[in-house]
Amino acid sequence: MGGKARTVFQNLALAAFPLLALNAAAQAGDQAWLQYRPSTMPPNIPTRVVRLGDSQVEKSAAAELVRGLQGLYGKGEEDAKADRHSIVLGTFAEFHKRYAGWKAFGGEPEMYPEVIWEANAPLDRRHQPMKNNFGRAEDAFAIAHDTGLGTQTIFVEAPTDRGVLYGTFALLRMLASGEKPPQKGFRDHPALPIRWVDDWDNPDGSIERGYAGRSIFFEGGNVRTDLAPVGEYARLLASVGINGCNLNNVNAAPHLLDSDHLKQLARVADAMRPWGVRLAMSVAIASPQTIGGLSTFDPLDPDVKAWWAAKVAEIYTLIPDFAGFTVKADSEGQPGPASYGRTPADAANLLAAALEKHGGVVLYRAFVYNHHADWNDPKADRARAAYDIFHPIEGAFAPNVIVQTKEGPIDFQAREPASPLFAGLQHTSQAMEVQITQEYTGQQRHLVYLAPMWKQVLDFDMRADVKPSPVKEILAGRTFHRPLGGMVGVSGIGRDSWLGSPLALANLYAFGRLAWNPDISPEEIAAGWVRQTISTDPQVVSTVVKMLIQSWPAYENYTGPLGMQTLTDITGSHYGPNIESSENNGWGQWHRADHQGVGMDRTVATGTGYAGQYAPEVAKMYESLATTPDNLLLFFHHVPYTYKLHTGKTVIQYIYDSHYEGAAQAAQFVKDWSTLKGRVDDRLYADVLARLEYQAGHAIVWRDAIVQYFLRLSGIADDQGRAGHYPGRLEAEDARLTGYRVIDITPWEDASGGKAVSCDKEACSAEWIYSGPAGRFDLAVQYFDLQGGTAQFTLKVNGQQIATWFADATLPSKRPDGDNSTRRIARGIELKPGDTLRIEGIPDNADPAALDYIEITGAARSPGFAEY
Ligand code: GCW
Repeated sequence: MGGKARTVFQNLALAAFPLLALNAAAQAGDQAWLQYRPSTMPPNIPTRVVRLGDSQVEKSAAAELVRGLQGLYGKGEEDAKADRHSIVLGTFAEFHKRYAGWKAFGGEPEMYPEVIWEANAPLDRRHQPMKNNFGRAEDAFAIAHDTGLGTQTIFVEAPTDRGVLYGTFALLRMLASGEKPPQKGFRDHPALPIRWVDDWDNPDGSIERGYAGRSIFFEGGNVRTDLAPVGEYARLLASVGINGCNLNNVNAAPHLLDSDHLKQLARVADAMRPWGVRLAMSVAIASPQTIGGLSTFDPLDPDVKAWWAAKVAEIYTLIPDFAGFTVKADSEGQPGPASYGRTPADAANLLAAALEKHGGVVLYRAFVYNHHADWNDPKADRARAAYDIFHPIEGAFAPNVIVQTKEGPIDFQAREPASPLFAGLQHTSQAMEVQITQEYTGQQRHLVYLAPMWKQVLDFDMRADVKPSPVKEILAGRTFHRPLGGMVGVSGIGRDSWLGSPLALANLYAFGRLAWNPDISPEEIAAGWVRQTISTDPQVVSTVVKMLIQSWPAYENYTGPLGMQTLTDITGSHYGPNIESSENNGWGQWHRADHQGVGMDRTVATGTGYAGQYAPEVAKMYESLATTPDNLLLFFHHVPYTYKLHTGKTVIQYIYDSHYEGAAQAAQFVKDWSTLKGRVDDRLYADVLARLEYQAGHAIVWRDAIVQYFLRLSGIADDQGRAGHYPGRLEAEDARLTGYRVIDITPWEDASGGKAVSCDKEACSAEWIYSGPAGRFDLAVQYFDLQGGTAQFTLKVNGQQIATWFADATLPSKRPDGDNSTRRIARGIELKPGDTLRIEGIPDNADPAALDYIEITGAARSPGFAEY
C-alpha cells in the first residue's frame, strides 16, 4: 500500500477495488458452494444418519451429511443403531450384510445398460472394479426411499464407497438447492470415468496461470505443512464428482520425483483420500537424466525403462492409490521423445508400462507444437499440430494411456472449433482438457462463465465415419468403444478464496457437473450453483443465471469475435488487448490482419489445409465460406473487411458492433447485479459489484483498442459513427499539464489516441475547462494502475475534491498499457460551463500515476467540452 495513510473516499460510488478481505477465516469449502444455509425442511427428510461402513470415504460422507443437515435444518446426527427414519449410507455389500433379503433400489431390475452393475446378483458374481479403478460403474449410486422400513428411510447405496460419497453429495445438492429428492428415488453414474483437475502449481508456491494467490500445495520448494485447505479442496472436488487431482505444473519440476518430495506428496494424497480424490502428478520426460543420473532419457533405452519402473514402484509404496502421470513433452521448450527420434506413443507407453501393474494411467497431452513456426509461410499452422503428430500414431498407445487434448486446436481462446483430433484417435482413450482458470478469458477479473463454451464443444458432432459422434460420446468411450476417457480441468485454485473471484467458482462447479454428465444444460448447472452458493430466492437465481449465461458471449464480443481468438498480449500477460502481438512471431496464434482483410485461411483449397483434418462432412462445412458459421469465419478464412456475413453485415461493421455490444453487456452486468442489493450477502454484494464495475471499465478499454485499431488498419468508417469518436472524452494529452509529460503507449491502441501522460515528479496535475451544458454527470477517469507502486489520484472540480483513491489493484504489465488501464467513475457530479476539472496524480515507486483521459457521460454527449 506504499505506506501511505489512506484517505476516506468522499464519493462512495468509488468503492475500493478489490475488496478481498473475505478470506480472513480459514479456507474452506463453505466459502464455495458447500454452504448449507438455513432452509425450510421438506417433509419426510430424516436427520439421523446411519453409516454402514467404516472406510474413510464413508466417514466423510456421513460427516458431510450431518454437517449439511445441521446447516440446513439445525439438526442432524450420526446414529449407528437407528434404522427407521434415518438416512442409511453404505455399499451394496454392506447393505446385503445388514439387511437380509436387501435388493438394490428395491430390487427393481432395470439398471443403466452401459454400467456393469450386478448389485442384486450373488456376491461372487458381482462386478469387479477395473484394475485401475477408473470406471463408471465404480462411481455409480442409487438413492432409494425404502418402503420396507417406512417412508422416512432413505438409502444411499453404491457399489463402492466413492459411489456412496457421490450419492450423499447428490442428496445434499438437492436439499441445499431447495429441492426435495424424488419419492421414487433416483440413481446416477458418471458419463466419463476420468474426471480430473490439473493444478499447475510449482514447488516454490507460484501457480502457472493462476489468478487466486499462492499454492495450497507448495511453498518454498516443499509441500506445505498446513494441508487443511487441500482436504477442503478435495471435499469441494468430491462434491461435484471429481475423482483425480494432478497437483503440479505440466511444466514439471523434476525434483518432485526425488524420494524426499515423494514422501511429501504422500501427505497430499493422504489429505485427499478421504474424499475419494486420487493424486496424480506431472512428470518431465527427461527425469531419468536430470535427476536419475542416467546419460539418456530415450524412452526405448532399457535403463530408462528400469528407472521409471523403480520410480513408479517407489511412488506406490508411498501412495497405494496413486492415479498416474500427466505429461507435457516436446512442447514449449519441454524436452520429449523427439530428441531421440521417438514418438509420443513411445514416451507414453514407457510410463504406461511402469504404471500398469499398479493401476495407474498416463495422461499424455496432445499439446505438442512448434513455437518457432515461420510466420511468412502461408502453409504453416499451429492448429494442425496435434492432429499431424498424433493421428499417424493412433493405435500405438498402451491401453492405460489417455491422450489429453485441449478443447480447441490452439489454446483456450475466446472461441475455437473443437479439436479435430477427437475424431482422429479411434483406438485410443481420450480426455478433453479445458481451463477453469481464465487465462485467456479475463483472468477471473472478468465474469466469464465457461460452461456454455465447454458444452458447445462437448455437443459438437465430429461426424466420424459419417455417424453421429459428439465429442462427449467420444470422451465417454462410447463412440469408439474405449474403456477410459474423460475431462480434465486446469483449475488454478489458490489461497485467495479458491479462485479469487466468487462468481468464478461457478466454473469449477460446472466443470465437475459436466464431467459427470455432459448432458446437463449450462443454465441448469448455473441455477444449481447459485441456489447453493448465493440464494434460493428466485429473483437472485434468475438474475445471476442470466448474467452467467451472457458472460461468455459478452467477453467474446469485446475481445475476439468471428473466431479471431482472444486478441490479447500473446507473448506476455494474455490479459489486455494487444492485437499485433500474435502476428509476426513463431507462436502461431495468428489472425493475419492487414489493410485489406483479416483471418487465417485454413482451407484445403487455398490455405493451410487444417479444415481437411476433420471428418469429411465437417471438413466440407469449414472449407466453404458459405457454410462456415460466422462465429468461426476468421478462424478458417481470410476475407476482406467488406465481406458480408450470413446476416448481411460486413465483417468490419460486425467488429465495431460486437465490441460496442460487448461493452454494453458488461455495463449491464453492473446494473443487473445492483438489483440484488439487500437480497444477497452484503460483503458478497460489494465484492462482486466492485469486480463488475472494473470489468465494465476494462471492457471499454478492450472495445476502444480493437475498434480504433481496425478503423486505422481498414480505413473503413463505422456506419454508426462511434469508432474513433469519443464525445465527452477529454484526453490527458490535451489538458493543461503541470508536471505530467505526454507519452506514447505501446501498443498504441491501448490508449485513447495512442497517448497518455505520466508523472516523473513528486506530484502532477492535468486540468480541463468544462464547456458542455450544465447538468449532473458521471465522470469516468481512465488511468493506468501499475504494479510496483501505489499511485494516488484525486479528482477535483473547481478546486473541490470529489474523490481520491489509490491505484492498488494487482494487474499485469509493468508499463502503462491495456493490461492495467483502469476506469473509475464518480457519479452524479454537477457541472456547468467554465468549471475546472482537475486530476492530481502522485506517483509511487514504479507507478507514475499515468492518465489516459476523463470522460463525461450522462446528459451531455455533445463533443467539444474542452478548451485546452
Ligand atoms: O496456454 C499455454 C499457457 C502456458 C501453459 C501451456 C500448456 C503450462 O500459456 O502457461 O503451460 O499453455 O498448456 O502447456
